[in-house]
Amino acid sequence: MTTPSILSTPVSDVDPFSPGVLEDPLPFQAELRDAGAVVHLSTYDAYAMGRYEQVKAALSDWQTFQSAAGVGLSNFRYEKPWRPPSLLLEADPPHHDAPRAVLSKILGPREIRRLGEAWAADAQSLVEDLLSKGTEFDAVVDLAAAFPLRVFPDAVGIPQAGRENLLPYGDHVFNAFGPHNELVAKGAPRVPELSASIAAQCARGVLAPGGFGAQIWAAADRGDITEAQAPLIVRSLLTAGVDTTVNGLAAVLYAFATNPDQWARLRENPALARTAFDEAVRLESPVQTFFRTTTRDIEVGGTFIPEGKKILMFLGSANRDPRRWENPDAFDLSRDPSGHVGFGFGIHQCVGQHIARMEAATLLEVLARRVTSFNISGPTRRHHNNTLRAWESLPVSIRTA
Ligand code: OVM
Repeated sequence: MTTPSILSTPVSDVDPFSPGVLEDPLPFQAELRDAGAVVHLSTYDAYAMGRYEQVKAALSDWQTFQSAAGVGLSNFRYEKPWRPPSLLLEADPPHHDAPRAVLSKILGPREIRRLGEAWAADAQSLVEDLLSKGTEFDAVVDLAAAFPLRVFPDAVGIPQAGRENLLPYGDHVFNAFGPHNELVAKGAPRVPELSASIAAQCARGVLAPGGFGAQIWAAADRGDITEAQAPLIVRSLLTAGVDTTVNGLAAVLYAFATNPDQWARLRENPALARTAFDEAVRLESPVQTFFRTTTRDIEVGGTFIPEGKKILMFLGSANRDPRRWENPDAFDLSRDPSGHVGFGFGIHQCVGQHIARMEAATLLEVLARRVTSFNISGPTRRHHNNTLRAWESLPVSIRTA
């Protein structure tokens, strides 16, 4: 190993979780990529990776870049986690493997195909109800949030009571991966209430037969996971499965509203819906960042990183790295977006990605048949979150076929 002191360490004193960066992270991300393969963030004594090559390599090397010390800024070696850690996201092999295997099977592409067929009717009725009320609406509230909330809680099999807490709980969890800033402080008072509500929805007795939740409990009955693990795995679905898909759908709707030529292309060929969704996930990266923790001293791209340090991986920045992507800021359906790291990469890559793609494809296919054009019709508003690139409001006006 090279002597640490002769290696250079680019430094940034910018706070990536400050309101200005959250409002528009792109200029900071370009600076970060250009500053080096690894940049020390002096505000947090953490290291940042903004380039595709290093982000992907770190995501692939779970032995060196562990998740069990938390994938937020907080280091679980020294700080007590604010909630029981996720058995998937905040775990490494071997503990990670059984929960992961159970969930990947339940959420596998073949396993969920039947659901997708049922969702087409839900998308249809959601869109028809909306269009019957007029041609102006909010694409975030009325489509991007409405559709996942209509289909996903039923797919998990949770009761009606408490569903209103899914988005606020997710919003807080994703804020809590960041520093203890204003966003976390604002969410803190509701934590006991929201956590209790979510926990209640993970109990075996409340979960509808046949749903993902009941299937997780059935895996406990088979002995594939323990009874203590089952409710926490259901919790992962409820935490990771709502805010992410809402903002993924918002991303693709915004991309189309601002790229009418691409909408025309989708209308000609609705089979492009899945590619369109992945291209929007690449471009917008609803999950912007996750941390890892180094398990040993390591050199990355000429920079020395000591053992036990927090590494902030900028998925969104990697997904717009001009070293990897041609014309990275363009929403382009002729591109092959596969290989983006918006769903992560390696052993932790999004286990729900087939569900997310199916939700998006179902909704887009209905819209493509019905909506000839849509445009932004008023001021758009971002929703600030320490991890998510999110929308508060996207007013649109549409024309129908
Ligand atoms: C979990 C979890 C929570 C947030 C995000 C996530 C993107 C997973 O509780 O397992 O993955």
